[in-house]
Amino acid sequence: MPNSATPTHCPYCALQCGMNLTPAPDGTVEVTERTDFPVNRGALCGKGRTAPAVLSSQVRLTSPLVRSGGTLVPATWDEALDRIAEGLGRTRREHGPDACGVFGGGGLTNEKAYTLGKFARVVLGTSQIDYNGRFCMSSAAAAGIKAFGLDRGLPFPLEDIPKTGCVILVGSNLAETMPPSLRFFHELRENGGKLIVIDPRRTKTAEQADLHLAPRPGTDLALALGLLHVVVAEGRVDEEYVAERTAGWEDARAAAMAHWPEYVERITGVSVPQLRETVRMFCEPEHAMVLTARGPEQQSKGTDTVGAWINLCLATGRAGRPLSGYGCLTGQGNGQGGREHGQKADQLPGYRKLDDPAARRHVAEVWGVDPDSLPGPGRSAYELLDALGTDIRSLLLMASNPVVSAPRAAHIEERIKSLDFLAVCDVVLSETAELADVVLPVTQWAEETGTTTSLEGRVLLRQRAITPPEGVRSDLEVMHELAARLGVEKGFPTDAEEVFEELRRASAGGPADYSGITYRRLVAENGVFWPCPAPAADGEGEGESEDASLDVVTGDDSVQDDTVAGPHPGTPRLFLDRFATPDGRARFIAVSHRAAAEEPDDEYPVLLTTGRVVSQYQSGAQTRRVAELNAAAPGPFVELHPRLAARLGAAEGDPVAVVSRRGRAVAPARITTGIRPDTVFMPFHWPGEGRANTLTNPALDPTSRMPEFKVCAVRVEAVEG
Ligand SMILES: Nc1nc2c(c(=O)[nH]1)N[C@H]1C(S)=C(S)[C@@H](COP(=O)(O)OP(=O)(O)OC[C@H]3O[C@@H](n4cnc5c(=O)[nH]c(N)nc54)[C@H](O)[C@@H]3O)O[C@H]1N2
Ligand SMILES: Nc1nc2c(c(=O)[nH]1)N[C@H]1C(S)=C(S)[C@@H](COP(=O)(O)OP(=O)(O)OC[C@H]3O[C@@H](n4cnc5c(=O)[nH]c(N)nc54)[C@H](O)[C@@H]3O)O[C@H]1N2
Ligand code: SF4
Ligand SMILES: [Mo]
Repeated sequence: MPNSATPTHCPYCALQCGMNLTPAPDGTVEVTERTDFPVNRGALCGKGRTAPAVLSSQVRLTSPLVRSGGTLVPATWDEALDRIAEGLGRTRREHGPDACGVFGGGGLTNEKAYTLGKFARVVLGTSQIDYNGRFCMSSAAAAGIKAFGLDRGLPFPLEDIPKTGCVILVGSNLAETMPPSLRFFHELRENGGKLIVIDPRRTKTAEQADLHLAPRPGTDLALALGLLHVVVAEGRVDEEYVAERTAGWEDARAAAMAHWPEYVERITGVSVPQLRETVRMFCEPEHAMVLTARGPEQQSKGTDTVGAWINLCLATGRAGRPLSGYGCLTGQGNGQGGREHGQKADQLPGYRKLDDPAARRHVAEVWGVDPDSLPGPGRSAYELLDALGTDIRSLLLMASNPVVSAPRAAHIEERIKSLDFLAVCDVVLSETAELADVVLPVTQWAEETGTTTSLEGRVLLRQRAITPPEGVRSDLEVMHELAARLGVEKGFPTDAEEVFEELRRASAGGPADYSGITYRRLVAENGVFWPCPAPAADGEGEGESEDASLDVVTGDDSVQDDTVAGPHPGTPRLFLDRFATPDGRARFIAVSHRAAAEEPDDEYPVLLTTGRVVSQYQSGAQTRRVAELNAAAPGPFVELHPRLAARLGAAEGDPVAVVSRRGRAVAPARITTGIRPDTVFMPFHWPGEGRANTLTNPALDPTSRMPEFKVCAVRVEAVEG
């Protein structure tokens, strides 16, 4: 192994901060500053800085475990793999291929996500595969596809943010969820640009804003429609742009005109003067952006809500132009790439659709199988988890911890327990792994090579920096071994670059085209933005372009000289000439406000919303094992307004119970004037008594199938003692 620094990227969120890993004398590895990666320029949050702690054998799994007499005991790899092949094989024999389920994660590298999708369809022959990204940005993805014909989280690099005139951040707490990205917003304000934050809580992010709007949870759709109403009423529509670059304006306009500012004020709690001020700040500068995150997206109307924010951008000519546009701040390390290469229920690699005959033919050819042998689209994540133990009898789970992170988690925990067979691949013994029949310990970021695609759509290479401990194997090795045991000897390589070469061919010609990207280019250029097709001379993008990749080391997004047939430079900025729709025009989406699936009533009079804190990551499976992070964020809490606390007679730190139609959770009170009096907030990082997802409502968005994590009705009670 190298004894100098290896440049790589953080294992956690979609910012994918660059870092160097330097071996320490005691055999461990240290994170050191890597200033050449432009997104974070060396800066890291506490999670990234402490990530090596999870590489330690003290906290991770180093042996396969199998269930024996009710408990998990160490076993050999052969024994564990045989058991999984037997469990899945028996289910397939007795109940058919669709009784085998597969659940993936947006933390998996592109190579793993691609292989998992192929494993489900080719080895198991099941349609029943989906992944935790469905809980993450699927509503923004669905709206982006409807409006622009393509979903790439940000259609421009983060470095454009400081140069625009105004950014509206809708339901993002990036000061806690992507701290190094705050720099771009500070620079925006230093340059005279304005930042507007929309969040029911006065978060650390809202504290940085020029204007903070605190709507009632679940009302962002009305808010966006009200803003569009004001835009129309004040004559701020960019008529020329609307005529040239969009379709569907009349219907969207009519829908917005039904949302009078006074009516919107009643729904959202945001005053009419604040609506007008927002429109003024957004429309006066030459350029402006809207960025959404989980706040408006994790709703049973998330797709329509994002659509309404996109409408606002389109009506004002702020999409597909330099320094203007709509973007979604994707969440997980490979949240973007994880949704492009086939672990989603309706998808084939390259962001192709599983029900598109041409896509099936293309991918089946790369896979060397009959297109008719590929199953059709399956269920969405929550629906899949809800079917465990009934239609789905066995599950292979890789890189998610739904016992903590799924909505209505107590019910999902029961569904998982009722399975005939559960296999989990993880680096630690997560709450879900604890329920498994077989647990396989896998290698982690610093111990393996693979690509991720950041929230900017920038494909990046994570490089192996250290030797994994004895006893662990990679997810790719696991799938290779299982495929062989289930009768498929070929097509599941264990080398990540070999998988990537196949992924390039599978994605060629698709919306997310990676065919012009090579590992070499990723290193030389510090990442490449997709789409990046292989040069046409390269056999319709199907061939090897390793040689060509030698000549371009620019990282520069200037248009290439097309008299020279060189490699494609990648696409940092999308839609500047045309949108990805058949006629090149963006589509307005005519939407109207509707209530949350569950509104407060006499029995459950308060709104619950959920989210994150800076020092824990997701279900906490990794970060709860890091002492420094635990010291900073030791456990769950209920954030509530002093007026609500006084009504309960609760003081700071007193345990309070939050009760919904799904269950009851108890955690200490954290009293703050920074939250609306009608709303309580809980972070979702912990299992047990304070598990926020015991309470959440699995009502699904009809298009994206995203659950309503951000709003449900609860009652809050004091707890004796
Ligand atoms: N520290 C940390 N960082 C992370 C993660 C983590 O777990 N921990 N996870 C990563 C992942 S996968 C993701 S998806 C991102 C998520 O990143 P964010 O979207 O920034 O995170 P959240 O805290 O879920 O939600 C953001 C804000 O939405 C607000 N909100 C709640 N309800 C509503 C509503 O109805 N409307 C509006 N407008 N806002 C509302 C919440 O108060 C919260 O402040 O973070 C990534 N980064
Ligand atoms: N109430 C509420 N619930 C939410 C949300 C919310 O805002 N509110 N947000 C939702 C969102 S946006 C998300 S993304 C989900 C995330 O929730 P989960 O899907 O539970 O995500 P993680 O906790 O990151 O779980 C990843 C697991 O995979 C393991 N792991 C990490 N890397 C690898 C790898 O390379 N291979 C394998 N095999 N395992 C690996 C980790 O140790 C961990 O156990 O939670 C959702 N749940
Ligand atoms: S912001 Fe995200 S990518 Fe950057 S160090 Fe923190 S967790 Fe890692
Ligand atoms: Mo996420």
